[in-house]
Amino acid sequence: MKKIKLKKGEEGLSHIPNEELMSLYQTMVKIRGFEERVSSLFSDGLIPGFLHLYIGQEAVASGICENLSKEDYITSTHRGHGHCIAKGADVKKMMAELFGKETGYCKGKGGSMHVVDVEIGILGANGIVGAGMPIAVGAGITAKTNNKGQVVIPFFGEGATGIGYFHEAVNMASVLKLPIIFVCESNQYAEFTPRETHLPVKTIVERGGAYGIESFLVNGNDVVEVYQTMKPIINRVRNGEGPFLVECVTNRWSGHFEGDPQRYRPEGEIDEWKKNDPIKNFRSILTSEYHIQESSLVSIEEAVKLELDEAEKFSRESPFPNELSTLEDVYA
Ligand SMILES: Cc1ncc(C[n+]2csc(CCOP(=O)(O)OP(=O)(O)O)c2C)c(N)n1
Repeated sequence: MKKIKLKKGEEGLSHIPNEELMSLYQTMVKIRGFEERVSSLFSDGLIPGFLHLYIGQEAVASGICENLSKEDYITSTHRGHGHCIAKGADVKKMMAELFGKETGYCKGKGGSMHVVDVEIGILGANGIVGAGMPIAVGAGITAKTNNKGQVVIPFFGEGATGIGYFHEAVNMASVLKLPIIFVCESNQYAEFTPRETHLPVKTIVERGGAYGIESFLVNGNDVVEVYQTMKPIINRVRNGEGPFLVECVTNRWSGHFEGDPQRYRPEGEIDEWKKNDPIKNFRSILTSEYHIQESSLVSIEEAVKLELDEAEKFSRESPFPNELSTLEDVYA
């Protein structure tokens, strides 16, 4: 992550270095800003295809990826913008990809669900539910062979734990003792189906236990809790332990995809979750408990807005791919 300059008096006031606190805040604000921006551009008809937004879940990707370096790997999902931004993806190339433009991560041919940047360990968002997990097992075998302390984190939703891939991947990772932390983001719904309808277990942690994996339950709306829980687990993996499973309990505010009117959700439910806004909560803790100055937070917010303005301009002005390139970069 880009290091943030501290003002006098902001250094060393907490057990988490203040640079990291502010970096966490920056990532969360960037994810929220990106999602709000692309939601509006989608409504204007500028973004084709599907968008599955991450608003409400920002604390999970931010708190986890703050502990990672570009040598570590993640695999993502159809709801992948937050994971990719937190892992350091370039928002210009991401937004251009969503626009379907030639300057995007996949030359405009992949769209929202296929953002990938192998150079910084993003092994891909993925439209197939659960499919990131077997890829993570492959990366885990690579990381174990490299023996350089790399960590692999597949992100997935609780709905994906009903898919065979989850069980095969967790079993294989456990048997081979791979350096993987399976991160389940329990956002309470799988598409339009509430958790209690499709899950015969109360927590996904129980599913980790079934494969002999030490598993943890975390408040996924509290970025400090996510960050602090993950730090020692990630260190244990770097030191040769693993795999582990972490379930982060959170909620999505937007529909399953943009345009979903969410009629399947009880009235008032989203408003209740909005009262527990991970960004607002963290912002208020930063000023009240960690003594970060209001002006420092405003600077972060302004810088993020500027970065997103530039990404939007870049995406609008970039060309669409040439028709003749349709058959390039594909397996046949
Ligand atoms: C193998 C497969 N089955 C079904 C779908 C359709 N589908 C897309 S997202 C989704 C629900 C996923 O829920 P969850 O894993 O909890 O992730 P969330 O959307 O909540 O982030 C389904 C069933 C798919 N894309 N892939």
